[in-house]
Amino acid sequence: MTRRQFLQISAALGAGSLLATFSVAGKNPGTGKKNVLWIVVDDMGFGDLTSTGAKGYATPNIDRIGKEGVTLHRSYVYPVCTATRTAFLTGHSPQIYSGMEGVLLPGYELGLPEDSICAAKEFKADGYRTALIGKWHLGDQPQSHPNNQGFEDFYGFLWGETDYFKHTKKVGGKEVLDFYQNGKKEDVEGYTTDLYTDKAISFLEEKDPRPFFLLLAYNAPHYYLAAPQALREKYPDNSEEALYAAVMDSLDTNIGRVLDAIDRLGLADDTLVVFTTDNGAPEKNGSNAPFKGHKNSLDEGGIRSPLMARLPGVIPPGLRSDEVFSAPDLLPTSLALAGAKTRTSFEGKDLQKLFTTDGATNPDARCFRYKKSEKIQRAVVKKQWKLIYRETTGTTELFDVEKDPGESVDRAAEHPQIVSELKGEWNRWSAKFTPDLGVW
Ligand SMILES: [Ca+2]
Repeated sequence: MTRRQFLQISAALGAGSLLATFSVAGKNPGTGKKNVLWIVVDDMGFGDLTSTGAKGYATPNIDRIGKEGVTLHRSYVYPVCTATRTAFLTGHSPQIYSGMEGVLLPGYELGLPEDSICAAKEFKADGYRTALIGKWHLGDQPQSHPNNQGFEDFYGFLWGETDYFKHTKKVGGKEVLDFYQNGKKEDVEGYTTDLYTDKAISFLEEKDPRPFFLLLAYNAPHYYLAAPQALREKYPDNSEEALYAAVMDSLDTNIGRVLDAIDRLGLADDTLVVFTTDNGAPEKNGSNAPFKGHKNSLDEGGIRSPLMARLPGVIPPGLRSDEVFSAPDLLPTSLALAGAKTRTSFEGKDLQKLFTTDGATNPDARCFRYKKSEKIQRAVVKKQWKLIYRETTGTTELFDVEKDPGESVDRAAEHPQIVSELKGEWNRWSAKFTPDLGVW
């Protein structure tokens, strides 16, 4: 930059802000692009935050993201980890790649293919540094490894669940270590929520002029629950609820540490922070209130996430949206909010308007399929309506999930035209896949 250009830009922006921009690592001088941090937690239910009604512990730090930004009350994910994480990273329904609709187990051949679409590849191609800290669950074969999917740095685990302290998973009756630092399987002593946070803060502190894309994917509060001794003492009751409270307490405190680091490093105004869960809570712990159902089902309790996002100056504080948003929309929306370029097209849509504009609407339908034990569930959501089919019972039901979030009154008989319209949406969506996903 010449002195003349500097003075022109200084006059436009105010010299103070320009100098500040140039003085801090990660402030993205000259790119105009924002950093992107996705915080994804595992199996946390919709009702597990103070802001959504949780009792017995508090989540002020997580809720701060929503207070300082937007909360989406109808953000749909999928009923299991692999499906949602595929959708977040590809911008497509998980059926885009074979086997990603269900749950990947250790040693499966399936996973993100070598030539996949992946958020990390998109951001990297646009000049971002990229890292995954925490859970992957998108394949453990070499072509699917995070380092081969656009993540320059990987610190975490490949499989679906991990022991919070031992960093192992039981495979064929044996405890097998599942902790990686890039290509090397190498254990570190500590509690996963603390370790991932420490690593994330180190990443934020790195002096690198490039903007960043960081996927911080905690294994908490997935079972098998475990918490550090100090937190066990804070919640001394010997119940599963007390243990869950301790795990959530640690998660919230650690997310607070990340937000504090972002503030301390002067990155807040340049960083899109997104918080979301990957699926509803399982039956054994957590709360999906006010919804019915759990992980592994297309009931609202299985697929609603209290998604929050913060980007000061772009996302107004305290905004609430009750419009339909879904996991494939997260990547195109994040790219757009960050001002990053993309080389590909997505099934998901850039819905940044829901993040930035009070009263913005999304009239489009979103379709879901989930198959467990060869039994299919289908769902379509469009505006206030949700149509859901279960092969186990052979039933198709229609709910007004705005008026009846607990899905208690089937309105299908009253509204045959809406049933027909939503089936039509599903059939058009289904036909995009080869082979198609069946006619409803
Ligand atoms: Ca999960």
